[in-house]
Amino acid sequence: MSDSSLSSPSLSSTTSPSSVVPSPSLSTLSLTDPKEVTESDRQEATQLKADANKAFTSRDFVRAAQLYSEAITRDPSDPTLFCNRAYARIKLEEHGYALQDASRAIELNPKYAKAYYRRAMCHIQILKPQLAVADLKKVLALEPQNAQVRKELDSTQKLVRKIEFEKAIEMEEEKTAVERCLEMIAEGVCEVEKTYDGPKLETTDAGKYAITIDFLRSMIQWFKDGKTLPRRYAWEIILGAHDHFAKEESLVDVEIKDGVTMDVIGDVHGQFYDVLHLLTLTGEPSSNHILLMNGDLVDRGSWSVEVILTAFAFKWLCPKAMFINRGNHEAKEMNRTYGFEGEVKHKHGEQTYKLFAHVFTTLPLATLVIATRPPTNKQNVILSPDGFKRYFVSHGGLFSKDGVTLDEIRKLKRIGRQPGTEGLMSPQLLWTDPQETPGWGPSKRGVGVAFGPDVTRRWCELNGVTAVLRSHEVRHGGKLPFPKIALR
Ligand SMILES: [Mn+2]
Repeated sequence: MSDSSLSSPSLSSTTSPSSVVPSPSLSTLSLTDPKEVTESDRQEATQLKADANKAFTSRDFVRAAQLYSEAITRDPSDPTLFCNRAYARIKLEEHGYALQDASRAIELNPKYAKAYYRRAMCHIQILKPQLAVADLKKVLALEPQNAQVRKELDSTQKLVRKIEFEKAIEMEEEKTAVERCLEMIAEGVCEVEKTYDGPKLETTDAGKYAITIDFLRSMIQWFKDGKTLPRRYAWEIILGAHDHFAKEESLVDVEIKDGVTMDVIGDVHGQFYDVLHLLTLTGEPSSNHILLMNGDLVDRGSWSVEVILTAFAFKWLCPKAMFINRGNHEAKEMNRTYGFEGEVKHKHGEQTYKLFAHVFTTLPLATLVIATRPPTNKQNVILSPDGFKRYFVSHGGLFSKDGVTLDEIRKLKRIGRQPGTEGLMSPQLLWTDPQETPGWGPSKRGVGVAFGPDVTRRWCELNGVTAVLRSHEVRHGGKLPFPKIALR
């Protein structure tokens, strides 16, 4: 199935935290002509809705969404079915689908306060808080006494203002957070506390800090003991990794030489203990083992700082054996709602968060893994112009149009840019999902698009790429939808 996009190898699929489950087919969304709803249809819909509510209460949101869908086929005129399905899909983080459901419920009943409320929640999640403000105002117009919604409206308006303010500040600041941190270090305002008795970075003759594998291993133990590093050490690690990321192109070539193995790990999302377990399976990055972490290292889990510092420390220590692709969560707008911002500020302060936010923009967007020996079996395999297998690894996947070349990706300007809602970089490389039907479809998430197997095949043929590896979705039960691949 070389034409299919592959999920990451087994490692990521067994432990990657929940992002989004495969969604019910889009056809259930299609708003066909209203059919004649008979009394027996209505009764069946009522029964299905009761079953769906039960599934929802027991937190089986996939089942709940399916049952609401079945109820909708019986009675597509009932707005509560759409509104409830929207809620189930919000729980599944399918905010794109949920938004369509909420809108349909509003069409069927323009005075349906709860549907506006659900749609507002979707707009916040798909990073459009200004649209959420409009919906929340609508709810308040319908339910002026609703104190809870008034509070949410206030906090959403504050969020919109905060985003605008940050944007304005960003334009004014001439210095990046990296430059500011280096300055503060030079000014001597970020020294290690005298009382610190944890693992120590080495000091070079030039008076700079240097990392060793011994430090890295003791740092991991230190983290396991529940301790944090001095802020200065955190900065040194982030800056040490940054030096390498900043020099890498937006698409990084990694050649697998004889005797070298490589593992790709997907969304670890702040689960430090999962990362340690994965490292016992893959081995540490070293001269004969390459590790690529395919985005979404942070957010959701409570040990995002430990995860990202460990990954960055490896990058600093062995830049040719450790690679990191940017995920959609290596971005300010996600870190604001999914936990990383709060965690960093709590553990290492505001300036450290600014430093992370900038260094995330230096992470490459994709990696091309290239075999250095011709394959033994060349049949039905797409090879590079030189006759080697090569694999394209990105967090989300491919693009909303045909014809994008590897060179275009390589040259994408990324440093200092927070992902927007347009262009190849964020909504596409970082956000897209594959779909089973050919062509392109709407994103279940409401950000980016979904691309079909034909899109993948055309793109692979155009670029001489054997297959695409991507992360960004959880596979329930750790099941791989496609066979595991071999590099040659
Ligand atoms: Mn993701």
